[in-house]
Amino acid sequence: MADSPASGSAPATSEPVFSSGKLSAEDVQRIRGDFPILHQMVHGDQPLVYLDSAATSQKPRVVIDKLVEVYEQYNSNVHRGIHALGDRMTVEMEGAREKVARFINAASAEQIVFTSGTTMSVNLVAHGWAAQRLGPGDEILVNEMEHHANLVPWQMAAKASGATLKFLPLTPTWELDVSRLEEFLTRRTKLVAVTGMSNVTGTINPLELLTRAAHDVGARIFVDAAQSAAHGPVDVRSPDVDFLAFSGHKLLGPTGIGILYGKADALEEIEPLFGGGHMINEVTPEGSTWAALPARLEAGTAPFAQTAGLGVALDYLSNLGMETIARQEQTLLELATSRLETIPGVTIFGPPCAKKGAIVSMTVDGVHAHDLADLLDRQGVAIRAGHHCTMPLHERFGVAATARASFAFYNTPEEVEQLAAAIEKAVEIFKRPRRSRGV
Ligand code: C6P
Repeated sequence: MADSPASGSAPATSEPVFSSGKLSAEDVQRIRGDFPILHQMVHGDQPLVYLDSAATSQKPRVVIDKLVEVYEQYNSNVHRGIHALGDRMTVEMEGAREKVARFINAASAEQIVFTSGTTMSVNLVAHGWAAQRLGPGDEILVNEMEHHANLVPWQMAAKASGATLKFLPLTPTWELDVSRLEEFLTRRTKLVAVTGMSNVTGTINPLELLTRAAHDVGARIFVDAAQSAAHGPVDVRSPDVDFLAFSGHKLLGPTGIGILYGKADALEEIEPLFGGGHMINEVTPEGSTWAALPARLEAGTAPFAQTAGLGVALDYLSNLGMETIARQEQTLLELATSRLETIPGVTIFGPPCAKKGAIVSMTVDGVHAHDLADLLDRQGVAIRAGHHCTMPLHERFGVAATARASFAFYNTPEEVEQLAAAIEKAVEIFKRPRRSRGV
């Protein structure tokens, strides 16, 4: 998607502010002004340094205001009411669907299914497509860097259908070993499920190559864009993926709203998993027929307020420009990586910066990841520790947990330094005899 330099502070306008496509320190400060949550102390007197955007992004004021606007002015069920409020809310929701389509360059808004999040989107395809259409002898190709959301549903689908799950190996730098694709991707493969960007190593996967290879053997490809959609441009027609999913809450939007994109013929192949209102054409005591897409896969009351919030969030991102965001985050990533590598005992898991997004997962000798996260938290620095819903990957790492700092365009070089200084302090503390520890 092309960069459209515009104001982050006033995303509804088209006034160009970031004309160079690069954010200055002043631009970032102005952007930070849009995010009320970033300006607070935690634990009394520690300024918040939020480095957990891979778990969920923070929300700009315009998104928060949009939710208030919905509930104050036109909250009403969609596609039902023959009244002014219902009409307005329906227009808002369908407008948001069109914004999503534009954001990922889908050919039509009818190819956008609203779900509750990435997890539900994967499950819709795993249970409504793979479990129904695959059988013994068929294969699903996954790999060990996948988030559980893009692994467990395929395990379930394989179990239900008799298909086999295959794992494309990883390289020593935690990338997909595409040199072994021919061995693992055959005419038996019916689906390749892959993340656009790892939520742990930050690895950006070669979707162009994987899509071509999958299509060459007649397989469909499902892309988990939960991370990648937040950090760079997404174009579902280049590469020409079959399915793609992401969650609104990682893209500045509200929780409870997610996207399943599908090629029209691929979506048609999904059996509805949920029956109920809105998804039907006709209901008789004997049986029912289904509505056209996307309604067929959207049973029940839609998360309509959240769709309106997501629409505004995507406007905000588009006005900044996803290329600009990617560049800004790459600068933070390079800074963080080079700084953290100077700290003795720090091991970072992942490929070189040029091949990854702005996530740094690490271990620190002598300090458990959870202790590190706790000590950092006491200094105001919010990171995540654990297996990050990727137990097979951590098994490969040979550690039970890593500490993960994840960056967004609203983070600053100063915050990177605060992270590094807080880790150095934690290392110092853990060198002390147990009784004299404390921050
Ligand atoms: N990862 C993280 O801290 P949901 O929960 O449905 O919004 O997204 C699931 C999901 C799927 N794929 C990837 C690559 C993800 O990163 C996530 C969510 C969060 O890493 C929460 S575990």
